[in-house]
Amino acid sequence: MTIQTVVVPDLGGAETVEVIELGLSPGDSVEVEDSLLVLESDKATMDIPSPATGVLTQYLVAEGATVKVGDAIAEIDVAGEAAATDVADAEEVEQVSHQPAADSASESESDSESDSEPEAKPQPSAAQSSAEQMIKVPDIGSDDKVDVIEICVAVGDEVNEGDTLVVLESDKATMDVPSTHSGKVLKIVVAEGDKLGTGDDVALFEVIADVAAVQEPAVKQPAPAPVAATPVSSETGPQKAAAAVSAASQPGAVQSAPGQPAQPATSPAEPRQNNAASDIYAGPAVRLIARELGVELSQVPGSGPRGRILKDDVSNFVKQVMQNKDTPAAAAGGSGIPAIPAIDFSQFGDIEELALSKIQKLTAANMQRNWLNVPHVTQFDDADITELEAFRKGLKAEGEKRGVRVTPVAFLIKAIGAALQANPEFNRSLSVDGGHFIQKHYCHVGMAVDTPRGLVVPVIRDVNEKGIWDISAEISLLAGKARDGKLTPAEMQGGCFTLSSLGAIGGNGFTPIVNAPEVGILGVSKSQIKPVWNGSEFAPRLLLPMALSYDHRAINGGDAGRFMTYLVQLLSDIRYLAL
Ligand code: CAO
Repeated sequence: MTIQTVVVPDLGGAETVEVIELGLSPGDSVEVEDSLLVLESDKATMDIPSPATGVLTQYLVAEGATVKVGDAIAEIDVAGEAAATDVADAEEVEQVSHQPAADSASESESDSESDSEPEAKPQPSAAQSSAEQMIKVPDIGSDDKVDVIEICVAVGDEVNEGDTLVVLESDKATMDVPSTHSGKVLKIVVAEGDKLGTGDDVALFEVIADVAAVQEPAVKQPAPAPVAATPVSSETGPQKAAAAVSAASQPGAVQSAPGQPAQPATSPAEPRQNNAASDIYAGPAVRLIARELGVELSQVPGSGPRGRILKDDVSNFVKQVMQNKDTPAAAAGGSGIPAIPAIDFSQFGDIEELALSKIQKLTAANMQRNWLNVPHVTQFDDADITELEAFRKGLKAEGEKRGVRVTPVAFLIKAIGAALQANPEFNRSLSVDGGHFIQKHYCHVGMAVDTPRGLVVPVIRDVNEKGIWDISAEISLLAGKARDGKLTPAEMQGGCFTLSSLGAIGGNGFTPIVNAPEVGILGVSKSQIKPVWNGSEFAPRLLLPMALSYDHRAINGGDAGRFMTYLVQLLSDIRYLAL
């Protein structure tokens, strides 16, 4: 076993740097140039690559530690032939330092090759040939120099045409500088914080090209052709198309709407607008993994120092999405909505996990779907139900004879039916493509019922053709079946509008969520006696607080105002219900 100690290399002026990411675990195999850990100064982050192929035996520092040039940071058990070669070196020099990628520009080419190339250097296949090529900054559309904010590759990386090499940032935009060739990075001649302009050198490449393509001027041309956001068209070759797709999938690249082709751009080094992606705090290795896994880093909560996104954060995010993919109310939101972070609550006290019932899962999924799809507006009013309640209480004796219990909910459902008839805008659904309304000529009203297993909404059909006795009987029947878990699917389908009554429970008001594809829902709270000015004095009146939520794609505020005013009128004087 030959242990090689890795030390902090020349930091390019910084006295101390912070260890912000330990990318591997002890026991992991490493190849020469694999990133071991990431250091960060005030101005830049740098990957520290492995100087040898072997096994990482241990890190000698922890994340968050501050280190300086020459500090020992990791130990590698050097493998096989490499070990044999390195033993001699190790006898002379106990510690081996390795230049960070950004500093490798200062190395001579021969040094660089002798230090970093593994013994078993992959040779180009017989069908390939290689040539060196300096990749330069394409036309950035301005004579000004802009900052290098990120180096996305390291010396030794094999990159494809179109892969981002560095990211530049001006006052207004960030832009990727993509590789114009496929090949291996020999040298990076810029560092984070440098200023670059059109035509400046970025990285030296060993370009791998098909023999047939070696003659192509692209390999020999000193100035690279611009490839950022290459347009995808039927005339574009597969390689170019792949490069364009790759460019479009870069963090922060302009994304096309679903179903739309990638946004074409013919101008060189097309800048992208500054957006959340440019604020993402993650190193090149993490960005590479995210790109490979198709993870949008803007959705990944960072657990590293100052919110930096670590490799573990990306894998935890993927794990969470995979675990939740069959869960209706997945915590990982759709529509690009950031996921709610997973938290270990047991760190704060005792907990237990309770499974959701099937109804609770369905409710959660439906609520989320409706909340995200429907632009809600909620309008409030009070109905004076003093006379209604007096009348209802007067029905008690007869109700007992009939075996029917009459509650305010029956009057509400009857009044909703009449209001739907007078205001047909509320008795519509919007077609899925948003192109037309479906006007309903029937009048079925859903009633939210609170049950131990969750919320269900049985539907009372043709309420306009039924009287208060029949509606009351149906309320009791359906609410009883709901609580006993005996409702059939048919009894929960076909609603035009929903009533959610929390009157028996309490509260001044709430904003119900529209039960799409219906376009309106009425939430009623507990009625209370309040003083109301009658023109000459305050009189005690029983007021019922009501909240009407509606889908603003289908309903205008005026329609909602008329619906609510009509409903208040019907409930305040139920004689109108007979008209
Ligand atoms: N203000 C004051 N009292 C009210 C009232 C109101 N708005 N509405 C009903 N009440 C009274 C009733 O009159 C009854 O009292 P009496 O027996 O003295 O007349 C009492 O409250 C109990 O009523 P109930 O709950 O048994 O029956 P209901 O017809 O009022 O309600 C139902 C039926 C199914 C709507 C109700 O039981 C229920 O499940 N409500 C919850 C709905 C819900 O969860 N909505 C939220 C959905 S979104 O999360």
